[in-house]
Amino acid sequence: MSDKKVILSGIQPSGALTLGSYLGAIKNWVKLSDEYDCYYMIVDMHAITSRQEASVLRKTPFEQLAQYIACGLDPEKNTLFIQSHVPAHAQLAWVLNCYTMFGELSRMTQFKDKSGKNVNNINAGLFTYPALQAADILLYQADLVPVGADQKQHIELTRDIAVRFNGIYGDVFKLPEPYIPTVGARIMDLQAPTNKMSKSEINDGGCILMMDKPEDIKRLFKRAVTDSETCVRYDVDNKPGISNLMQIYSVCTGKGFEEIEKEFDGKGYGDFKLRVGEAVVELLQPIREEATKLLADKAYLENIFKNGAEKASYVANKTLRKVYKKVGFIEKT
Ligand code: ATP
Ligand code: LTN
Repeated sequence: MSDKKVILSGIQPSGALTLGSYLGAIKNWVKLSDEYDCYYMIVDMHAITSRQEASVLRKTPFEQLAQYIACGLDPEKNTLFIQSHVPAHAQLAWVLNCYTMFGELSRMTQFKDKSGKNVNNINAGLFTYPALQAADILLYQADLVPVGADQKQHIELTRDIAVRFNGIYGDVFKLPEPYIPTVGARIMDLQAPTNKMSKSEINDGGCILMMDKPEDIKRLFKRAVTDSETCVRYDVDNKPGISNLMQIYSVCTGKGFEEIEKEFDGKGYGDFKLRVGEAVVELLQPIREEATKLLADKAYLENIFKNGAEKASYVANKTLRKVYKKVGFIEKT
C-alpha cells in the first residue's frame, strides 16, 4: 500500500448523475486524485434505502462508472468499485450500528427529509443509512471525504462513531475530514432554487443531467427561474435563482462573483442565462462524448469493477479483521 493519504467517497446509483453530483463531488474527486490514494464507489446498498427498479439498478452503475472515468478518474490510479462487491461494508455496518445511537440517527437531516417525502417507505435501512456510510469511510482509514454540503452531517456522525469506538478499543479508526467545495457545494434546482438539485427528485426542467444534450441544457437554463429585478447580483436569501446560476457560472469559468457581476452589468437576465447554459455545455459536452464511447465496452467496465473490488476488499478486510478482534468475535479457523 502507498503512504499517500486516503480519500473515499461514493454516489448512489439512484438515478442519472446531475450537474450537482459533478460540481459538489466528482470535480473534487478528480482534482485530488493524483495526490491521494483514492477509493470511489457506487453505493448500490445505500440506493436501495429508496425503492429502485431492479432492471434499472442493473444498468446505472455502468453508466455511472463510464461518467466517473470520462470526468477524468483514471481507473489505473483510482480504485473504482461497487459497494455490494465488497461484503466488508455490510459486515462493518452491522458492528457500527451497535455503536450508533437512536438519537443520533433521529437527528440526521437527510433521514428527516427523505422520510418526510416518502411516508410509505420509512424503512430501517433509511434510518441506519449513516452507519453504513460510516463503515464505507472507516474501512479504508480515509483521511478526506470529498462531498457536497448536504453530506457534512453524515461525516460528522462518522467521526463521532469513530471516536466512540476508539475510546473503548484504542486507535482502530482514523478520523476523517469532510472536503467540501467553497463554491458549488449546494447546487439548487433551476425551477425551485430553494431546493437542492437532486437526481432522485427530478422536478420538471429543474435538473441538469450530466448526459443531457447541449440543446436541452441551453433550453433548461433559458427557462431557469430568476426574480423580478434585472440585476445580476449575488444574494442567496433574496435572489436564490440568480445566485445559483452565478455559482454554476463561477465553477464552470473560474470567475469570482464580483467579476461576474461586472461582466453582466447593464445586461439583462436573458444574456446571462444564455452564457451560463453555454458554459455548462462546454463543461459537460466532452464528458458526455467520452462516457458514451466508454459505455459501449461493457467488458472493459466489468473488468474495472472486478479489479476495483479486489483492491478495495484487501484494504477493507484488514480493518474489518481488526474490528472483529477488538469487539471479541472469535476468529474463524
Ligand atoms: P438522491 O436524490 O438519490 O438522494 P443526490 O442527487 O442527492 O441523490 P447523492 O448520491 O446523494 O446525490 O450525492 C452524491 C454526491 O454529490 C454527494 O457528495 C452529494 O453531497 C453531492 N451532491 C448531490 N447533489 C448535489 C447538489 N445539488 N449540489 C452539490 N452537491 C451535490
Ligand atoms: N450518502 C452519500 C453517499 C455515500 C457516501 C459514502 C459519500 C455513501 N457512502 C461514503 C461519501 C463517503 C450521499 O451522497 N447521499
